[in-house]
Amino acid sequence: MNAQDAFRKEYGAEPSGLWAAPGRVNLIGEHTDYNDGFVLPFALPQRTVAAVGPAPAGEWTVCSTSQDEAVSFGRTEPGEVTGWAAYVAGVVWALREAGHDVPGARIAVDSDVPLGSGLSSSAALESSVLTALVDLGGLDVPLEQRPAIAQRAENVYVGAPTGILDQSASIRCREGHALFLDCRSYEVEHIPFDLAAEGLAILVINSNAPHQHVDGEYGARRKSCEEAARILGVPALRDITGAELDDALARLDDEVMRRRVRHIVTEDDRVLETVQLLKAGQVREIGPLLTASHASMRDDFEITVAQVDLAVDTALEVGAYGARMTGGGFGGCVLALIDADKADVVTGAVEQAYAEAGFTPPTAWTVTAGPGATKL
Ligand code: GAF
Repeated sequence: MNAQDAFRKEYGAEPSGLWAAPGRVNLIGEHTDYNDGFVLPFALPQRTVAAVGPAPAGEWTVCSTSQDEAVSFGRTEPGEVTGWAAYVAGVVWALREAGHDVPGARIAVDSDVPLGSGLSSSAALESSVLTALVDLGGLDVPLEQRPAIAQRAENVYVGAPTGILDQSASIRCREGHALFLDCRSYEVEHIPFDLAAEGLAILVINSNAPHQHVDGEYGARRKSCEEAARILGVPALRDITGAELDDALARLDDEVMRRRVRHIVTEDDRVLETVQLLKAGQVREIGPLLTASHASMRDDFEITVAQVDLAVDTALEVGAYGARMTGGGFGGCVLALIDADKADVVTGAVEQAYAEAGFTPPTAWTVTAGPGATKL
């Protein structure tokens, strides 16, 4: 059943319209967002569609093709709605907190973004609903302000201490482009990212190892980075350049904290280098940067698991130009930059390696850069 049919079934009426927002793959720039740094995501073709129609003022109901029960709420406060519908209630709350007169609405959602895989299924849900409510209510919320509102829904209402990467990607990406985002100024540059023209593809390999970042590990990484910035006397780790890294590390006593800082500072530099190479049309050459990013996440930031390391190593062994985990970590997906005609070979090799290791089989598919949130 699609979102429109779900709307008809639940509410016995036609929706006013359909709005869609995608999941994302982050090409490079992991955990740099909450350090005021740089990220380079692109939107997935997989997306959440929200069918939305009016309801009386102060009343919201949401149902989903993947859930049994619809959830209704009024002028809600954090803590009231929990579970999957909290992402929707959080958006209503955050828009109202930002001073907007959010229209009452009936909402039905349907998504083909894999859940809990580090591909931003929650940001896709938030962004589709936010875009719909803004349009439906004729609210004056400029595009560049929308990700921070959706992020606030996730941080304060849902209670996950995430950065602005996922919501920015879902809302601001453009088809055929990667989004170069400065997470301090929110300035963006749309970088052409047409791999097919180069005979290349990005293969996404879902490790199918469980992924969950509303937990201690993500928050612990964030705390460690913020504490390091405080010790180093800078507003955020973004303010340490690659040239200053050794000096900065020498001023930190804690070995674990030193590794966390090294990941963030080197990762910001890798994003900037990746952007330069893409702009110069040297797409294959970004491969080593992707692989170095993975090594940094594995050894310094310590957010990978055996399944994702095996997918990366195997993809590289069978000829990927570069490969890395994408997203928050502790499971989730790997992306590999490959020749377009090698997708089956790489997928088969990873499947075999997983079988030999006794892991749950992976799922792999090639992706192109899709559009950001939009009315359909
Ligand atoms: C998750 C978070 F939601 C993002 O804000 C970002 O920190 C990412 O992990 C890691 O780059 O997706």
